[in-house]
Amino acid sequence: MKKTALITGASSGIGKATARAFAKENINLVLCGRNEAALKELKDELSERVAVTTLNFDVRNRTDVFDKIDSLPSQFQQIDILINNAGNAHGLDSIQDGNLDDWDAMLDINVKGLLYVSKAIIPQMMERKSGHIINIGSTAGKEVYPNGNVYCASKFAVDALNQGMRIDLNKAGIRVGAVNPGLTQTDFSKVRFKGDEEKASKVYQGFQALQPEDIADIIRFVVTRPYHVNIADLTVMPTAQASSTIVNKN
Ligand code: 8X3
Repeated sequence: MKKTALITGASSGIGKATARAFAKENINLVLCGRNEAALKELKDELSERVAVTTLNFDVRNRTDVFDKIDSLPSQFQQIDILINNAGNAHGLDSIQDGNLDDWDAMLDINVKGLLYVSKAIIPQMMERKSGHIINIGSTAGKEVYPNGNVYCASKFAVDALNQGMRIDLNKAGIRVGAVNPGLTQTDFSKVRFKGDEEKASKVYQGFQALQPEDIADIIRFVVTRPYHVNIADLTVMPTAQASSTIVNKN
């Protein structure tokens, strides 16, 4: 039987590339995100291969998360794979200059949003004693860098939650693992720098950054392993990157 994956943040970047990679693996899709038009467009593209539905919500809206997931048509109600991908960075300021709205956004989306979506899906996985959860963390969740403060804290939280989920869901046979990308060329920096394209593009200049497809291919690999294989924690950087602050640029 075909599996169904629910992907948050599916309208762009790593989420969108993962949806495309999953469609090639014949995995049915529940595409979640805030940009309804982009989700519909991706649905139209992928519907030729697999069954696709969209859920338009913001992971910060707790009621909406539960209502929308509850409202799934019956053929999409069984979620075999959950990709907790929605997340972003807001600002790159020192702790003393940090903006409270930026802090709220990062903690609400990257931490609380991930928790809400997981809480909406885990009960059915517990009931069936099967399921696979992949949390998209970051190198920023392994190593703090200058001005990364709250963003790094949110991704350290994802690392802790990934471990916590794996421990608590172990007896139910649910697989839990994280994929932690380093510098990946998506809208990430554009969002971080609030639409400043020039500043954003500089982040990826002078070296070959990871592309969303590189990470999607790894996520595809993770979910297609035999059941007894759980890839618990994977950090992926461009070859030019050695750590959060060491990047070999020309
Ligand atoms: C994205 C990687 O280094 O820009 O989470 O924080 S980094």
